[in-house]
Amino acid sequence: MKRVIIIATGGTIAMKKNDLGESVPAVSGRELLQSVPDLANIAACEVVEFSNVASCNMDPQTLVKLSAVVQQCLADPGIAGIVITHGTDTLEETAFFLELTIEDKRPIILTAAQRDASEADSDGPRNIKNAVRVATDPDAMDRGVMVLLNEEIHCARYVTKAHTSSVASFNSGPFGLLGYCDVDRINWYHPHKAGRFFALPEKVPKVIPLLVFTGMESSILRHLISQGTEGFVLEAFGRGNMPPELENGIEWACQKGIPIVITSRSPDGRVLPIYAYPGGGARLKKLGCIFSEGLSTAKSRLLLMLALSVTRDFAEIQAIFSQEVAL
Ligand code: DAS
Repeated sequence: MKRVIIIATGGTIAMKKNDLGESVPAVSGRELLQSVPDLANIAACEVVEFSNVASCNMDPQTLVKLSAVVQQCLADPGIAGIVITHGTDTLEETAFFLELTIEDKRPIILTAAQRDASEADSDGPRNIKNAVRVATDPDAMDRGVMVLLNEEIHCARYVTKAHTSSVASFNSGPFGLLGYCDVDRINWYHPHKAGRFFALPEKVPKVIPLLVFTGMESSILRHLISQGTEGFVLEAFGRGNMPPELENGIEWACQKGIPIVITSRSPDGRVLPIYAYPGGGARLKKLGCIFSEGLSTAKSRLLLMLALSVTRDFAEIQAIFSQEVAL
């Protein structure tokens, strides 16, 4: 029987209602597995109790630790795959960070639940069972880090939590599903293309993501740089345009060697330097801004952190983004 390691980190999947009817962490990884029927018939599961926290706690240093734990688990060649239980809120970020830092062909699947373990119809047990099925599937090799909820298998690079509460919350936009976990077999729709891998940084560079708004002033950037910010991801309008008041601060930051990555508040499509009016993307490009192409703000923050751990050169950082998104 194949061996699968389940790494429990927390999230709604491991929560129960308290006396006030509010969800709080309550269930260990081992207890979680006991709630999954027939698991022993699918794989021999071993549990690593990494944490039992809501996913708002998965900060960059914790992601580094989690990636190191996954790599330690995979050092055993007898392990067929890894399942990570996690909160849904920041799951896509953890998945993408692991995608960027773990070079291994064996399946790594993150799963979660929208309904906590107190609910009679919690989606947790079924999601765990399906994640273990994927971890043992012979065709799951070389598909990168995956996200599985509601029978749907997503690629870490494209997936996002698109609904706050639905069990069908996760969505991969134009890329679509990587696969579907049906009752009799797993159907695979896309091959996976691996991108560049990064070594785990000892100290994670401080990158701040900000939502750009009309009337936003440059003083915000100056203040954050004075507090040690090493890079920004600015979520701009449409194709990558910003209010004209920001040009001054952007020029100043770029001259100081602080990279600014532009993303868009529009979930689909690429940012491109098209417009040349004050604040337009073409002018921002000339000031030194890096275009994320289509990567989300949350994921661009992680990629910029890892890029900054290997280079401070704006052209090289742009190449890292362009290569990641071209996959
Ligand atoms: N929103 C909760 C969840 O869906 C909490 C969390 O993300 O940890 O898991």
